[in-house]
Amino acid sequence: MLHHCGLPNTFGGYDETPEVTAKHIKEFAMDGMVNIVGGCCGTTPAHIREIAKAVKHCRPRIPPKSVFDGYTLLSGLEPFRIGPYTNFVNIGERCNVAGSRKFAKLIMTGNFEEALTIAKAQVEMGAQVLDINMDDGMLDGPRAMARFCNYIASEPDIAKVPLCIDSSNFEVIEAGLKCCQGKCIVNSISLKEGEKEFLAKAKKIKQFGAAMVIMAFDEVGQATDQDTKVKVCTRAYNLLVTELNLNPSDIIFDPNILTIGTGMEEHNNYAINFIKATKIIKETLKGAKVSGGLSNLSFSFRGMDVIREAMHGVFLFHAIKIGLDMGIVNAGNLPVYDDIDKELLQLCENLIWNKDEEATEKLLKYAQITGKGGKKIIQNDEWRKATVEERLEYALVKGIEKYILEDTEEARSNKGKYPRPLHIIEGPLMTGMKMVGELFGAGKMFLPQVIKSARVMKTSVGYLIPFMEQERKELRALSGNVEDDNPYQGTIVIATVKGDVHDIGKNIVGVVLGCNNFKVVDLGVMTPCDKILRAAIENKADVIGLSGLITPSLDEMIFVAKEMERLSIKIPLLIGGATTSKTHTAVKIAPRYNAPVIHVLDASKSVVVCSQLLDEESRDDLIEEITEEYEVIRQEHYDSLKERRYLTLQEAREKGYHIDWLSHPVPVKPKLTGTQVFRKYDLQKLSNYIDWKPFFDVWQLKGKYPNRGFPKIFNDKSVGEEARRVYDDAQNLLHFLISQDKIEACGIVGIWPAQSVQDDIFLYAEKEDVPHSSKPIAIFRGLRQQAEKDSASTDPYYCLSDFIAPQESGIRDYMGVFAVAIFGVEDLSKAYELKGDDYNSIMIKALGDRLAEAFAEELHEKVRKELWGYCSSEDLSVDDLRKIRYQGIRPAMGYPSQPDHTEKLTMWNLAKIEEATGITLTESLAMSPAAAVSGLIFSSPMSKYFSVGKIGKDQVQDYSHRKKLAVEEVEKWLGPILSYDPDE
Ligand code: THG
Repeated sequence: MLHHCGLPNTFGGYDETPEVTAKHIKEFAMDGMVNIVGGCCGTTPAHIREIAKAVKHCRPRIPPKSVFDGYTLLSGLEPFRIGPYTNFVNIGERCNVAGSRKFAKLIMTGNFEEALTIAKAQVEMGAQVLDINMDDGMLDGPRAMARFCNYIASEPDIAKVPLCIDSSNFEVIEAGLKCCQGKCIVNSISLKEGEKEFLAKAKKIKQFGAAMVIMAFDEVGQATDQDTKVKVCTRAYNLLVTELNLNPSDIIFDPNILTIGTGMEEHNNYAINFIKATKIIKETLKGAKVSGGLSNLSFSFRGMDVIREAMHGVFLFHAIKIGLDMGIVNAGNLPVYDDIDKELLQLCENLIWNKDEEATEKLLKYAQITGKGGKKIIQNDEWRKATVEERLEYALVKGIEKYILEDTEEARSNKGKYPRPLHIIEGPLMTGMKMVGELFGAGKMFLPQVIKSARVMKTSVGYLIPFMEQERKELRALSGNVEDDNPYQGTIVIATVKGDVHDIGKNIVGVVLGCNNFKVVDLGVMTPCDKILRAAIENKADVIGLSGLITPSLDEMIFVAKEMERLSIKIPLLIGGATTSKTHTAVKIAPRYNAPVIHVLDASKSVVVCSQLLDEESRDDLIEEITEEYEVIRQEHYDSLKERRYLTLQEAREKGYHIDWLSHPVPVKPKLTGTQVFRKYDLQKLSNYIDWKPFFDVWQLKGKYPNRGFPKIFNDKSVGEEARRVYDDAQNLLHFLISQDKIEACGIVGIWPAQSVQDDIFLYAEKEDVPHSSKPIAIFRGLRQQAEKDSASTDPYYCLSDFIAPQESGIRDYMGVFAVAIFGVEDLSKAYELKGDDYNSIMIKALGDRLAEAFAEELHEKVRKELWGYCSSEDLSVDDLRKIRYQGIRPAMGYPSQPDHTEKLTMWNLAKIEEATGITLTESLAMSPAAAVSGLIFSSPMSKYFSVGKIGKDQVQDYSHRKKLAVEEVEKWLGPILSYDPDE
């Protein structure tokens, strides 16, 4: 034990006196935990003297006896016990200079720091042991091994797992053993050089206390058939157990996983031999474990990862069943047997069990069919042999960026074929993008892939632009005038309207239109009307697209439409975004503007609509179709309004939800009164609360994503593979964001005494006894359901105030508010966007939104269990949380239970949310940052989410009055929930 003198003080000095140090050490020594003791940072000769005195009469630690109980014990910083019920142990293979080009390059160039990230990534992906191999002719093996082990020791997240020191050079192994903390595995020794040599090495390893891999190799050579494998291992076992009295649990046999599918007949049974030998070894050599280097199996399919992984999955499935304990594997990249494409699975089964002589041929053929359903994308560089046009198109369709610059340059420098750079864009690039557009339209490509394709296109065009400018300059110098190059089929100006900050959907539309040969002028978020219209005119836009997420944006869209009419603009207007609807567009926007106004549901629809609008022939058809459709929608809408009956507000209140407060337990008094702020909330924790379903919605990947067990969407025939890829990308980005401190979660909760007064909720200062006459510190206004319900139903006409004890009940009740946000998302997203990486730019926003939702979920739970504590015994799974099986609700303002966004102002003033957290409200009351959630918190078990729906004119009047606002002003905020006036 090396002892620091405590933690350094602010000046880097040490405050611990020799006496204090000695006292601490003595305690450890008395507990029998110290083998040997010395000094370290801050200790002086005086310290050592005191320590020596203190431990003089203590006995050194007695190492525990190695007992044979069938468990193999390993450890890094943490213990790892491998027994009969341990599942297959993953040993990460990637820290191997012969097994990973990336790792080799980093080690060769001395970049150990970066090499460490490879180790870390493996642990994160599930490696439980790390194999380290520095066997390369150009390396000083022992030095490299020692150095890397020491690097690992400095990183607890990695050092927690045991190491597997992998070398065929015993000096390297010894170097590693000296630098390993805990109990590692030595990989490997064998009978290759005879028994004497073998036992000498084993003895040394035993002294180090390590476990050891014994290869099935003897003086004759490598054991390839089943019997020899068993024979060699049995001989080694007997030697080790009898000669060295080695604990059998420290023996790990490796009966050689050898390469199959090599085309050589004698290799065809290699997999079978390993599996069968393993079975016998496990049955006869008690206590010993069996391992193998899995990736060797598939060397003949190098570069075809999909096939290799499938082979590994199939092999392991069978080998683990008969007793394989562990394996050196590409951790995290092993497919689940049932997930393997059925055709591929059968081919692998046949290959592994040697059931089809042509299995190898068939697998190679399978690898070549890459187009089939866009699914079998095999990483195979065959396509590099094609013509430059084919390569450009392929790269675009597959979204491969790796060679795009060199291929673009190759085409550009071929002046005979492409006299002008523009011709490359108009030619192969456009052809490629058209294919992308078509595949996407046909549902054969998915949004994330399209966005990656767009990036490749951007990179290529970006490379050509300087050449085009150069050309233009030269032409201008020659002739003075240049015709305008415009390879686009049209120009669209898109923007998120004033007051709104949400733009994921709009960005996706932008990218997808870009892929379809549109010039996209994206004005970003919070765009005032005049800026949109000016940009449209300056860019000679063919289409304008408006986007928005919150209800007040609908009004802003109406305003833009009116302005376009006033200025006699004739450009078609597209409307999209979460709160927009065909009905709203038809009823409220289209009638204000005498040019086409079209609601577009999603990105793929926008392409169809834009293309039709720009095509002379289909344009008129489309407009006619839309005009007719919208007329019908308007008619239906007005008819439904005429038919809809409303209770008077008075009646609705009488039929409200009247809780019998006296017959229920009184509301629980919260532990927290006033507010509590949460800064830098643990993002790792939040990431476990993420509901992924809406995440896949963003990417337009539709499928099931249950929250427990295996996400069903991954099994979906059409979107499964893509969903998995996007999910993995998301996990990686998430990990990057969290580990690099790129984003920050910040939130606030406040709870106050509350009473309801008719449809409103009054909040009182913290410590007051809530006397009836005291002055409230905030009043939340409520809206009540008013549209007549089915006459047979006895459903009440809900209002949020129903869930708070009324003033006259005399019962003390409480209400909470909360707001949470993820900061830092916008900047990073922008940075990605500037790099042309729309995929990650969109990805990070989608993740930000998910984290904000997760934060709200987590904080709500904290409120129920701790801060308010009305449900302290609750222990719900994430699954139940999402199914809302908890007590109480947390409705968001501006959403169905209270559609009035201005209620957020009340929240912000009451809890000082902006000052405390930095979350601000835009003029349309959108929260900024966009990745934010806020709402009220109700504890009553009777509270529930409901939708206010349309309300009658009398309530509009009454509500305006209560809010002390003009009717028009209230209408502006409540827009879509109000009854539409057919005469308007
Ligand atoms: N038994 C024991 N130890 C072993 C092996 C074994 N150690 C080394 C090896 N075999 C296991 N490790 C690997 C690591 C990587 C690969 C194969 C086996 C591998 N690498 C890719 C390749 O070569 O195609 C490289 C990929 C890249 O560069 O990224 O396949 O059997 N006891």
